[in-house]
Amino acid sequence: MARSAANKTYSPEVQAIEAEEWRESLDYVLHEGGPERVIELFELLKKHAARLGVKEPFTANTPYVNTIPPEDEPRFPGNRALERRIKSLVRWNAMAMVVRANKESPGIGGHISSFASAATLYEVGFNHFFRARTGDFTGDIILFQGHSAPGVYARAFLEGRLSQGHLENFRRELATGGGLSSYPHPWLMPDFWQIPTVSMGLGPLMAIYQARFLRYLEDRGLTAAKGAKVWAFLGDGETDEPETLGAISLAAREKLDNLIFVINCNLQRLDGPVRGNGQIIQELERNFRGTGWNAIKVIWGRDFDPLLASKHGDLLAQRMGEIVDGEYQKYIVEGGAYIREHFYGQYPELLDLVQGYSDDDLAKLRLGGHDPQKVYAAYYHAVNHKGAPSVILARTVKGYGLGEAGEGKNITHQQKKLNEAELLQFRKRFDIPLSEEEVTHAPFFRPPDDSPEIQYLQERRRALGGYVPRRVATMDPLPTPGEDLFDEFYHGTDDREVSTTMVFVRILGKLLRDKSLGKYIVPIVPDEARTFGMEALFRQVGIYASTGQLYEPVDSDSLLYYKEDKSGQILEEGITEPGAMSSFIAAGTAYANYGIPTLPFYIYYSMFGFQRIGDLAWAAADMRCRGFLVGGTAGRTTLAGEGLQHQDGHSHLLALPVPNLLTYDPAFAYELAVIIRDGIRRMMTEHEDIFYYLTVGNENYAMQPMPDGEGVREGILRGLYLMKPSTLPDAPRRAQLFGSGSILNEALKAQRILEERYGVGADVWSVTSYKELRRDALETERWNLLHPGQAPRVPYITQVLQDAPGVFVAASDYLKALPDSVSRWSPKPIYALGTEGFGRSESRVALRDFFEIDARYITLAALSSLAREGQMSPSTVDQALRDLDINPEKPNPLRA
Ligand SMILES: Cc1ncc(C[n+]2csc(CCOP(=O)(O)OP(=O)(O)O)c2C)c(N)n1
Ligand SMILES: [Mg+2]
Repeated sequence: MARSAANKTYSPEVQAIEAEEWRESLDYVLHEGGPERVIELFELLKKHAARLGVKEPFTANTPYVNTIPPEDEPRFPGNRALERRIKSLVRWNAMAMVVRANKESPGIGGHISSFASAATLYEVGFNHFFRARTGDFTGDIILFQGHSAPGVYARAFLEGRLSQGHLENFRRELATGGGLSSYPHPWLMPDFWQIPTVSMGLGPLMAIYQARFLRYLEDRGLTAAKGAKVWAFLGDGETDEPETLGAISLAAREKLDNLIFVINCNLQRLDGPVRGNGQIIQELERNFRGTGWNAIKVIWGRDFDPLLASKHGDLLAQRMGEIVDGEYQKYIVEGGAYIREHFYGQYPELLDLVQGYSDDDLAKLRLGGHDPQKVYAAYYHAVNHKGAPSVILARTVKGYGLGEAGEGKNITHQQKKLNEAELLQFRKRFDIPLSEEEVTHAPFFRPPDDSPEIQYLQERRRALGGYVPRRVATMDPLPTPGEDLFDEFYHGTDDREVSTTMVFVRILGKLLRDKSLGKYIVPIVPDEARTFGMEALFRQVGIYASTGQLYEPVDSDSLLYYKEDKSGQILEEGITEPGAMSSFIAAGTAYANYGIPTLPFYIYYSMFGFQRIGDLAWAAADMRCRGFLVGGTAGRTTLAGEGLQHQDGHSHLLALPVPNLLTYDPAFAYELAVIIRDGIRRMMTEHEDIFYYLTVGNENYAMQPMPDGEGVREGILRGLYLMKPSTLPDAPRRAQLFGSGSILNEALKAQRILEERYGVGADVWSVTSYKELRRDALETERWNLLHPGQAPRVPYITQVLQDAPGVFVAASDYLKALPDSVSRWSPKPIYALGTEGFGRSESRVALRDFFEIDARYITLAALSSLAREGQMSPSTVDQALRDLDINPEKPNPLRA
């Protein structure tokens, strides 16, 4: 077929007529058949063109205009004038909070311009959409953009929930009477904030899994489906984070229409434009639409409606799509004359179009994200959308209302101070009823309770069920499962060799059957269940699938088939540790967010734990998350074969700084049982805001019975107990051997070697938790420092080892830094053996030799310590080295 571009008679004039005819045809079809018919015809034409070889360029974008046409906007139900007054007061107080804090203590920080750009986005939510938790309704979960916190505080002040004193102490949390935390932190404000968001990217990621978890609770019948929503407010710059966009396909796949992202597209991040040379709104639209989200662009305010509806509306829309964000930002700073020349001036038709507008009018044309009507319409469409999550891309101005002080400027993110003139300008722009004299002090302002503003705002919140954000952590305690459930683990396995992972899975299986706790347990795996031998649970409790199982699994004839189920209990997350961790957080905080005491057990490759998702673990801690993180295939030498990337010898160290996290490296079934039972007691029965990290290994060995004796259970929980005393207590030379996890077996072997070959009486201790020992010692030491006049207290480790004779040697599958971290309180210095350096693909035996932590090295370290104390001659040690077949010139794993 001839390409008509070459045809001379097909002139631009002819093409213009043709275009007009097509347009008229489309108008006709739309009028007669409605939008569905238009789409049908589009499809028909597309297919026809494809058959003729026309290759259609793919785009998931729509033109650079609002997604919702004015005719589809619902009526705005609020009192616009009153809402504007309220919003202005919130703006003022939010700004004043930061300005005053920085006057008081220069450098204390805070942000004005983020909230300034987002005020309408929040206020429309507060007045019309955000529903609080009430008796039988879980409430909406709202993730507020971290650095917009001043705006949320300012509103709570108007609501009467925060006092002027609170606002005065913004970022002064240690002030008398308390203050307000810089950002949303449930740890610091447990009755207020629900979810921390200021580590960019984590909020949106957690929001997706929160919405998914809400579905899970509904599908499993743990809560009634009443349409609760998860709202996540984020910055456009924040979408640079891989976490922000990394899970959006899951939200679409799971059809999470209970999830709404509101992205504040002020086109700026901290340093400058987000996409100076592109268009962030279009980029995000492509990403979200392309994965199946309902993307709603709110770019232009009502002021643009008549312009876009005019006969040059299409040209205007085209022009809007031609401008890069850096230029759009310049329009804000430069004003009307510049906009006329550079934007409209490109086409004579557009210049004509705005002829009747003054420069000032042009600059004042409101953008979508600042227009309550447009924002309301977008939210309305989002909350009523079925079958997919929604994202609202709202165009705003960073630092809106700050004028010369920063509106649209690159410095605006950091703007914390306003001079007198700027404050006056702000007052004028938002009609704040303060005198000139008053304004200079930037006072907080709250109209009386009976003012129309406060009455209105209270009425709106009452209608929506109460105040948000609000965190309510009261919940009935769950009974701790009885000892009978754990009893089998206290007796050992005789000669049967099992791993601590197998033990853990068995405990989990039993807990899942527990009458009161069972249904609340949430097992989570990132495509690793078979690694940990958990496949029996597939059948026992099922894998959660919102759709149910739509196919017959290939292994349907086997006992342990891959059972997916709408009421399945296991969250099989696929290969996403951040996603699985986000589920852990949702499940571990449901007690506070929904009043449902779910208890997650998240088991994963320990190397892909803290090292990979450390920041999420920090967020979990902040959120007072409860549950068990279980690092499987743990231990640098216990995980044989896998090599450098998989062999974890440091997760316990990475877990050390998390204040409310208890960490354990258990060796035997009974230790695990004692720790898990007590953990459930503390978290679910006593409601302590703690969570647990346990490492479990895949090495099979006989599980020992729990030693008799007082203090064993206490010792397991506090971090240290005597596991196997020496058979030679009266030997002249003595040693204390400390082992953890699977390496405890090496200490037990060394005990025999020392006793049998060298006549050294060695006691073996299990160190279940260096972290617990250290924290106890630090606490005691601090008490002693602060109470000089009283009898000093003695740390647990010191008490327990007080009378332990001989030299001290510790070995674990982790860095030597762990034993070193408690050495200060040990009555004797501890010689530490550990796994500094990179792992290797090798057998356990070879690895334990390479890292110098096997029974031979423990023996050597004990002998050499004895020699240093003068209890043994160096030549005996030298001979022992040869007897033990240790090569003194072998490479140092620390550097190898
Ligand atoms: C993980 C992380 N990295 C860096 C920061 C520091 N930071 C705080 S706000 C900000 C810019 C945010 O820009 P944007 O998301 O567009 O928000 P806006 O203030 O423009 O609404 C940055 C880099 C952070 N809080 N978290
Ligand atoms: Mg931004």
